[in-house]
Amino acid sequence: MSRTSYPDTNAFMAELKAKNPSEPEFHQAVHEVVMSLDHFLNENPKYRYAGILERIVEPERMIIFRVPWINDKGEMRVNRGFRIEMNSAIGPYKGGLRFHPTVNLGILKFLAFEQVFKNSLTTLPMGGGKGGSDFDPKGKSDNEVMRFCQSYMTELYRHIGPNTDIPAGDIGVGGREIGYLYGQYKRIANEFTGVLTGKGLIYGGSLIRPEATGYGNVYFAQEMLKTKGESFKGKTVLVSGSGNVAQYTVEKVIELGGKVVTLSDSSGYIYDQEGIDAEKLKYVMYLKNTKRGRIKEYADKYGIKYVENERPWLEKGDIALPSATQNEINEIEAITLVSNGCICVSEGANMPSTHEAVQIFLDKAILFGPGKAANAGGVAVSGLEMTQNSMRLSWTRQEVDNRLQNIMKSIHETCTKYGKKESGFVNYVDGANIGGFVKVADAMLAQGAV
Ligand code: NDP
Ligand code: 2IT
Repeated sequence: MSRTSYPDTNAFMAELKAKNPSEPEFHQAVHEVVMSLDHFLNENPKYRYAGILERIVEPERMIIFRVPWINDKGEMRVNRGFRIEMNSAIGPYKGGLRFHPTVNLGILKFLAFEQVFKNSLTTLPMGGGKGGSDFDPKGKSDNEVMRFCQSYMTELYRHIGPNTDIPAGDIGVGGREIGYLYGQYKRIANEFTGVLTGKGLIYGGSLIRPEATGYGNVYFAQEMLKTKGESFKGKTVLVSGSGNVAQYTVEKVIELGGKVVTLSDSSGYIYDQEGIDAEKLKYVMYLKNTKRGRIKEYADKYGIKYVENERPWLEKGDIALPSATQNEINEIEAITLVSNGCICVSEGANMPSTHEAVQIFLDKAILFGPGKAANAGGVAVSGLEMTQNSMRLSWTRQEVDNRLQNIMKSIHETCTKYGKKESGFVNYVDGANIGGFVKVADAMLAQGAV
């Protein structure tokens, strides 16, 4: 495929929006990438002539299906299931499943698109995908969640495989859900393989996978801080969310001598001036993973501040680690963070900062680690889980953690290589987008019209 002329960024975006209407998150994710790539593609026109941009925004395959299940009252319920197989240029499709009532095609396309660049940055051979459902696990019994997972996998199984597409967890999909999904896959396919990651340790999971996204984000932030002669020691840290990523973020920050003062969920946030210590973190894990309660209960238990329907970003902190969901930091919140002295924002969640918020962080030249680089530790250890499954052996905690640390350092180096400006400022957004793009684009060039 070749073309003699190609559209400018505005024309490209206009075409993308016309072709993919009502998908604002997907437009946002693509816009950021094409802005970062513009100059690079002018310098390297072979990618333009081969239509790489036009191809990379078009999923290789999108699967949408009905998920019927019966609730505990015996009533029929129907949800919509999705799997976006975005890009397999450098490896099988790889990426999480999200179960949340807000899930729709546009959100999963943005996540699958980001995943392609993120997975490339890890240095491991993984393509990009994402899936999920508008099913809401909140308030459902274990049996209802199991029946839903079994029905979801009954369709999904025919599209995935250990060398084809390997899903994992994301919002609303943790160890419990992966167990039910794996059990159903194994029954239908009659095979015991590493078709999912994030599995339990006793049936093929990897040590450190539950911790990996949170730990990895803290390692990435640590690398950024080092460039300024800074560290987590003695820093006040704002964290949002209280799920998988947030919990292990707090654990690692405590270990490095920082003080986390906030956590949140979709109902509000808590502010604990004394800091969340190991004991309190244990309670958060019980509250969220076993009791499946609300973060407000933490405030009630410890007699601290709880703010309903708000996010933690108007509080004072040196470092912010957003770890809940997309677009959870807006422009005003970004301005407030910076004017309150925040020197580093590192994204545990996927695209938690709006476009306007990102511009503030870049304009003010603070350390800003975009999700596709900063939270890549989760999928990186998923990649290591796949390796262990293929070799049919398990590495120690130390072995996996060392590899995770090295991968996060290497991602930081790649971002610096492609994102360093003449002034010396490192634009990690450009660095991650260009650094993630090159390997995938070169593989697509090598493979012809794919
Ligand atoms: P969990 O389901 O474990 O936790 C999600 C947390 O975010 C909960 O506290 C939840 O609150 C909150 N949350 C979810 N949706 C919203 C919303 N619309 N508004 C406000 N709060 C919300 O998910 P994870 O911790 O796994 O995921 C968190 C983020 O990290 C996501 O952006 C995910 O894509 C990203 N990520 C996850 C990885 C992983 O390995 N798990 C890897 C890389 C990125 P509530 O309980 O009220 O819903
Ligand atoms: O957004 C992500 O990188 C994830 N949810 C983890 C994906 C994975 O395959 O481990």
